[in-house]
Amino acid sequence: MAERALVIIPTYNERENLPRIVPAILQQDPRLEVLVVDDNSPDGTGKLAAALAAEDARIHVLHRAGKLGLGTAYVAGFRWALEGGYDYVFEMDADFSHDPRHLPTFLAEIADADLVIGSRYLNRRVTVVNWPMSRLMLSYFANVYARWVTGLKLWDSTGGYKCYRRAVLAEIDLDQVRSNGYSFQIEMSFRAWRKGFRIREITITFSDRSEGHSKMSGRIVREAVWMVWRLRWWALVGKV
Ligand SMILES: Nc1nc2c(ncn2[C@@H]2O[C@H](COP(=O)(O)OP(=O)(O)OP(=O)(O)O)[C@@H](O)[C@H]2O)c(=O)[nH]1
Ligand SMILES: [Mg+2]
Repeated sequence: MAERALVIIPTYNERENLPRIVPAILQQDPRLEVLVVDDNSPDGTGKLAAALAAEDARIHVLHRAGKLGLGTAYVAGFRWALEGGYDYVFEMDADFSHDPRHLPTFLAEIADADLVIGSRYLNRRVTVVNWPMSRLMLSYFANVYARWVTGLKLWDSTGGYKCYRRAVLAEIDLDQVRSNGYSFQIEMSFRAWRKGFRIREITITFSDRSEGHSKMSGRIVREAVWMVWRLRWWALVGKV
């Protein structure tokens, strides 16, 4: 059987971005397919995704009833990917922060890794374009903090451009995943690390979103501040 890879894109109001990002992804490699997980976006992104899916067998959509958060959108996508028998599963944003041209590098690296993470800070080299300094600082020091609390030695544990080998998602108990915002990324990598999977980081160039609006919030940051301690505790008591 030929290898298949699924790129999961959670969307909430990404009408301007979706019709551009999907073809940009599919042209990178014939193994790639796309799953859009839309949370009933008021701007009609879900309808747009359904129209794209009707035109192309490599495009799929999962509609959810309302804005339920990034983490649960990915978990729903992961379950869909496991049922569909995909070998590799990507996480990717719709807003062009994650350049589709990095996809072939991920596919090359996953050949002998279990989880490949697109890193904005690999070896302290910052590869973020046009973010305000305040946002960059928050993100950079969030990573220093997460590394310090959890012991997970990653340069970028909060980034959301990743590729999982199927076995990682099959082994992690998805029902137990608790985070929904940025800490979702930390939690998934932490769980993979605790299970002994091979994690590799590659440098990506990350740009601020060009169209649409940010869903970043204080609540998401607060969740991450507490969640890393919870992860450390879970590791201590043998829960992960
Ligand atoms: N399905 C779903 N998708 C979401 C939700 N929140 C965010 N997204 C999508 O997840 C991806 C990342 O969200 P962003 O808003 O870009 O978050 P960010 O990159 O931290 O912030 P900005 O780029 O500054 O907006 C985008 O494709 C969003 O449309 C949600 O609750 N449900
Ligand atoms: Mg974004």
